[in-house]
Amino acid sequence: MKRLLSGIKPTGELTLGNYVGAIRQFVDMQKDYESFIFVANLHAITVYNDKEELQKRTRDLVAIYLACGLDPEKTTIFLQSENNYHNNLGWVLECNTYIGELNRMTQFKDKSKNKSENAITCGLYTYPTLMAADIIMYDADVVPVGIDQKQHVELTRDIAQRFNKRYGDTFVIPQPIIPETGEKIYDLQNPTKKMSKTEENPKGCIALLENPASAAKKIMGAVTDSDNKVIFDQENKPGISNLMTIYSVLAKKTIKEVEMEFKDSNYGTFKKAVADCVSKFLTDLQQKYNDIINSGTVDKVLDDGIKKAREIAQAKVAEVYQKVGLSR
Ligand code: AQP
Repeated sequence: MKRLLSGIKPTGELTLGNYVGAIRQFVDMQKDYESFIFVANLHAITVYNDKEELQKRTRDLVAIYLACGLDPEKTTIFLQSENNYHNNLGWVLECNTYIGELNRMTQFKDKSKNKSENAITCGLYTYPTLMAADIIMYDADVVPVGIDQKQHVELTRDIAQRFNKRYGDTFVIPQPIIPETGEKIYDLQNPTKKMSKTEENPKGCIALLENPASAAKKIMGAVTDSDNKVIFDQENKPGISNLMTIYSVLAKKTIKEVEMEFKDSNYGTFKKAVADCVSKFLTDLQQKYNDIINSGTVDKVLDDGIKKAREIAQAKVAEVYQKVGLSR
């Protein structure tokens, strides 16, 4: 069975974008792959996080994974910081990556834009090499991610290929898997910008744990155009196309089916349908989350997961150290 690996940072409140672009794929694909899904908490500290908040969000993320349908029988779920081999391999890969490559990472450019050099951590700059370690340590064949992470997976491929060439066949070269619909969910108030969990304007973003009624209100207030026709056109109608994408994914309908369903509807009717659909999705999800977060399941899942993750990682790092000359 081929292997799948991916993860999410426990920064900010997880959004509908994280669900559509990432978690939904993890759940759909777990039956066909030996899956590893982790909480990327080492990546979270590339920016400052309050300690208690970070711990809470770490547990929340595991509970959300489970509430969304990740099955610990099929998916190994673990905490990145509990597996020190990520740091070990991360360093080796950092020493096999060039500054020019990191300078080309658009996410770093975006996140450091308009910030002073004293406000940007080195971790934010080098995090793609740790991400490469996260992936190739487990010989992952596929990495389901939203489109914004594609460049990092491509860099991972380059690093792995370079390492294999230099030191002999060691790593599987991973493939990014980007969803056909929902590769990027956009901000509801600024539909050309990614919906992001650390965005300042809360009106543009729907958190998975937010009150369903407030989420419905945000959908009703989403920025659209004045054409009043429910047609998918990303370039000219980004707001309505974004809502169509959200509806298509949650209602499990194709974009064509959504267009047909609302061909005689105005935006008000369509938005109401999307709002109801999102609200129902959040209500169901939060019910499951509440059952999980107050049980001992989160710890049990992480305890089981870390054992398996460490075993695989230890063998890979030993092989790498030996090939690089870091053994006696
Ligand atoms: N809006 C989105 N649409 C589709 N996919 C998305 N993802 C995130 N936002 C969207 C996907 O979720 C996975 C985990 O992402 P992450 O939280 O670890 O990193 P991120 O995407 O960089 O997160 P944010 O929302 O921008 O928050 P911060 O500001 O904390 O970094 C990835 O597969 C991502 O593509």
